[in-house]
Amino acid sequence: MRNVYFNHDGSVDDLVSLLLLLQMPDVTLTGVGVVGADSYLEPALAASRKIIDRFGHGVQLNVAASNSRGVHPFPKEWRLDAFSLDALPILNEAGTINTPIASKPAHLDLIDKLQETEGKTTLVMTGPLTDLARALTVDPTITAKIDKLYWMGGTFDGRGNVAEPEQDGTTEWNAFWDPQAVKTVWDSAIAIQMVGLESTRQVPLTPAIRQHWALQRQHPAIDFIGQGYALVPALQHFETNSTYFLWDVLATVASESPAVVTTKEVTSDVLTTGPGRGRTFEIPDGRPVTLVTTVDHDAFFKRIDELAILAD
Ligand code: AGV
Ligand code: CA
Repeated sequence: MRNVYFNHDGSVDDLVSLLLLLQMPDVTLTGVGVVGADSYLEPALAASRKIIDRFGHGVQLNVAASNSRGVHPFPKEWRLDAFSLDALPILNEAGTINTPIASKPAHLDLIDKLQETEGKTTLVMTGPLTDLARALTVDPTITAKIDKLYWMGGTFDGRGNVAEPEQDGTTEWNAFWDPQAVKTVWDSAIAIQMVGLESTRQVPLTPAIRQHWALQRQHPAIDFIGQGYALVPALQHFETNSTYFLWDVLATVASESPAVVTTKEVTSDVLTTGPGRGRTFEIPDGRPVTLVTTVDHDAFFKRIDELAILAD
C-alpha cells in the first residue's frame, strides 16, 4: 500500500480526482486539504467531505481547510462551480455529513499527517502549491517524509491558459495563482512529476467522452463524474478560455498508473516577477522535474472507468 496525501482546489476535476483516489486499491489516503483557489472554500470543503462519505468505502478521514490566499485570484465564474457540485443530489441523499473538518489549517495538517504517518507519503496536488510551500517554510524536515510530488500545474511550451490583463499568456493558472509558492517547492529537494498543459491538451473533455459516461450511468461514480462535468459545458468547435481538459484527473491517474503516460526529465526554473510570472521554463542545470509528455488517451479513460466502477 502507498500513502497518499491529496491537496486540491475544489474545481470539478479536483473533486473527480478525490473520488478516484478513494477507489485506488493500493492507495491509503492519509489526508485531504482543500484550498479555495479555483473554487469557494465552503462548498469545496463540503463536497469533499460528502464524496468521502458517499464513495470512500467507510474510510475514516478528515478534511483540512486551507487559509492560503493567492496573488492572482481565479475568475469568480469558475469558482462558483463548487456550489453546484456540492448541491448535486447524489452527494446529498444522506442529508448529513460525517467526515469531519480537521482541526488545523491545511498546511499544518499536511505537516502533521506526513510526520505521523509511518514511512513516506506521496503528495498529489491539483491546485496551487501554496500549502506545500508554507508547510516547507514551517517545517523543512517534511521533505524526508515525502516520496514524490505529483502536481498538475505549469507548462513548458509557452502556451499558458491565463487570459487576464497584465501577463504575457505563457503561464498556467495553478502556477499563476501563487508563483512564489512554485519557486519555493522548486527550491526544495522533493522529487516532482509534473503534468503541465502540454500533455493535458491530449485529453480534452469532448462530447464523445460525455456520451461514454452517459451510457454508464448505472454506475453511481460514473453518473457522478458525468453530472460533475455537465457543470462545465464548453464551446466544442475551437479551443477557448473555457475549454475543459482532464487536467487534474490526468495527474491523479498517472500517479497510480504510470503506464498511461510517457515522461521525460527536464531541468527547469520558474519566473516569480514580470509579465511571465508563474511561467515554468527549461534551463540547463535547472531544477530536475519529471514532465509528462504524452498520454495513452484510451488507456487513460479506461482506467477512469475501472476505478469508478470499484465504487459500485
Ligand atoms: O489550469 C488548470 C487547473 C486545473 O487544476 N484549473 C482547472 C483544473 O482544476 C484552472 C482552470 C484553467 N481553465 C479553467 C480552469 C476553466 N476553463 N475552468 C475552470 N478552471
Ligand atoms: Ca485544480
